[in-house]
Amino acid sequence: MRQLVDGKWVYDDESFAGEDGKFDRPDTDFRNWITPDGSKGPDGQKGFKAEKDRYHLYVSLACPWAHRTLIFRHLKGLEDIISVNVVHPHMLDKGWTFESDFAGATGDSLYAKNYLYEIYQKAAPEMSGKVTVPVLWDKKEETIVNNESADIIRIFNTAFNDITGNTDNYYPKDLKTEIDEINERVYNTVNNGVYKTGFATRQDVYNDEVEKLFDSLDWLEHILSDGREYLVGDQLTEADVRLFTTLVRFDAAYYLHFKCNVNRIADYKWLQRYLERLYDLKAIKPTVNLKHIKEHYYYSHGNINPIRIVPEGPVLTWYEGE
Ligand SMILES: N[C@@H](CCC(=O)N[C@@H](CS)C(=O)NCC(=O)O)C(=O)O
Repeated sequence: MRQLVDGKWVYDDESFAGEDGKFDRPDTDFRNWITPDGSKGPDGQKGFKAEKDRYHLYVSLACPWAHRTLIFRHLKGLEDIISVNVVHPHMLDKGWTFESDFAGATGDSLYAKNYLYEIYQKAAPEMSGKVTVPVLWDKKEETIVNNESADIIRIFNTAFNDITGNTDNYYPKDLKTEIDEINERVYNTVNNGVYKTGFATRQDVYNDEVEKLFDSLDWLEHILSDGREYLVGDQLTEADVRLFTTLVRFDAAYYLHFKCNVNRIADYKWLQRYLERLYDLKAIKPTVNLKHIKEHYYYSHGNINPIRIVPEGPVLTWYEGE
């Protein structure tokens, strides 16, 4: 494991799965909220006031969870309100680093730290737990507001509306139940499913996870096969963004690296169309960086790819980045 224990960085080994051969994603530690006036969050969480230039995002361009928050930052016109730093794609014995010798990696512009764990130590000097991206940081109180992407995108969806004037709603009331239902299955078997498949260390566990993953991709293909543009209703919702960040990594990384190779996304008529259509949105295209994605996965997981060679392909005709 790689984590903070009583405020100290500890790295034992690279394994992700437990003795049962299964990957279990730990819960996140910081779950506070930002609200227009600093009042409490929807479930009584401590509230931080929405203000311009007060908040900062630490992300990896490789990470599908962090990617959600970057997309929402664009969708909600928060580019001038919330600043961003991007970590280096390699995640090794020190976890995420602020090395900047890779195009697109920015370093830490707030504190010039070397490692992301130092940001966590600053927020909670005695903390025990994982050091993950994304991190939503408060520059005023110098602490982490929230490090759970599912929360951060909901915060972005509404908290800054008065400042930006952008009232687009990606989690509208009348679609909530349907969005929650889709999110639940997509999270367990697709977003996290690719990790559970790739990190499995027993054949039976792998077989089970890969089957659930492709059952869900078949189910999603079926949903989209009536030609609809979005998963729920006739508008883009958070359900689409949450699925997109896994789909866009699939053929380049998960298919080979995580052995999710029953089909490519390119083999699904409707999922592929959907992927390309979402990629083409102006709030989404600039957030996709396959260089960071491939470099991160193939290089960082030495237990899966010990020689750390990053493959050249595949050729993805729709991709417009380098
Ligand atoms: N529940 C978190 C999960 C975030 C997460 O697991 N991020 C990964 C990168 S894709 C990470 O930072 N891992 C650090 C590590 O494994 O040490 C969220 O959705 O925000």
